[in-house]
Amino acid sequence: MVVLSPAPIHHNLGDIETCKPTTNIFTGIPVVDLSDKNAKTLIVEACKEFGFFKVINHGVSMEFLTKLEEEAVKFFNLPQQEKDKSGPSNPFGYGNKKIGPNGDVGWVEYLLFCTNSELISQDATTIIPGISETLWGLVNEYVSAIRSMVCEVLEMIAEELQIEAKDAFSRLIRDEKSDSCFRLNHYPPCPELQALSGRNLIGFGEHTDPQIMSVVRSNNTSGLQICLRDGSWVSVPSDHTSFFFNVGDSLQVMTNGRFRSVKHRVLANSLSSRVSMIYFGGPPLSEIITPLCCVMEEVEESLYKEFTWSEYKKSAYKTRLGDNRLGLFEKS
Ligand code: GA4
Repeated sequence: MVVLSPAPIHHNLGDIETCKPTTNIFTGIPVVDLSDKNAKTLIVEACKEFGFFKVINHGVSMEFLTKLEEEAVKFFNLPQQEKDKSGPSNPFGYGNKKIGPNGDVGWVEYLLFCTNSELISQDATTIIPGISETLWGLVNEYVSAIRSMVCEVLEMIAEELQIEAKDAFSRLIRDEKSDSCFRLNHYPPCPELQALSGRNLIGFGEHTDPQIMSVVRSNNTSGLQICLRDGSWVSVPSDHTSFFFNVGDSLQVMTNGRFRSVKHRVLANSLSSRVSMIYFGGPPLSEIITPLCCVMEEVEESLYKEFTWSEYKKSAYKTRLGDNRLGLFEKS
């Protein structure tokens, strides 16, 4: 078992929001067995209803996942000054509490990696100092495995939507210029707060992901919550053997709102550490993000103004985490 040393972050909690611990554990999350012949249909239904589903029977070995988790834990267990040498997190690197450039904070520390090999070889800001060779190697191996899985899922979606070009979505992620990234998150427990107030700290505040599709894998500590259509927040039961997929803003646009970019957040657990790894599959910067005509009815109009991924990303980085980023691109 992977064990994190206690309380690796020392600071006041004043600026981090709290939340009543929720008991509404959601048992209705669609579970997709990738080898099932109905998988395509289930995935599309899940993307429309929840923007979220769980994938089992994915072929990624537990042994490998445990190894990567162990290496991540080794990093997060380093003394604070050592970890700080891998910062700042913008554009890539270690971050502690601060999320994004506009004042958001959470009870989380993390590493943000660039996954574009072309950029890594050209741009020094993609290199994170103080990261072990082993961790780099495992992250690279993990990212290629997850990228293949995301492409497989995106091709199933295209088939189910009867799009002639099966790679209509997957080509964007497979492209060597794909602007994808990877993050390792560590949410330390905070028993003091739970004891004092009965509340939990917000680890990562509510938001949608700007990219096409994101894939989350975590250890067996719960914390992830998603927002349902009716606006209620429900807890996703943790499952360290599975992957959780969520639709991002770009896929919502490409399907002209048929798929739902799901709002989600993470509550820190009061007793145990949550360690998660997330792959964010994004398009190349120059790609125009617009509804695919083969998805729309003949008379249907796009709900969104046309934009490139680069424009959307720039605009997203000017927003606060919980802002409705797509709102700025909706046609009035
Ligand atoms: C949310 C999804 C990814 O974690 C991320 C985040 C990014 C960051 O942490 O720097 C952002 C956030 C995310 C959206 C709005 C901006 C940018 C923090 C923030 C306030 C890496 C991403 O691509 O967008």
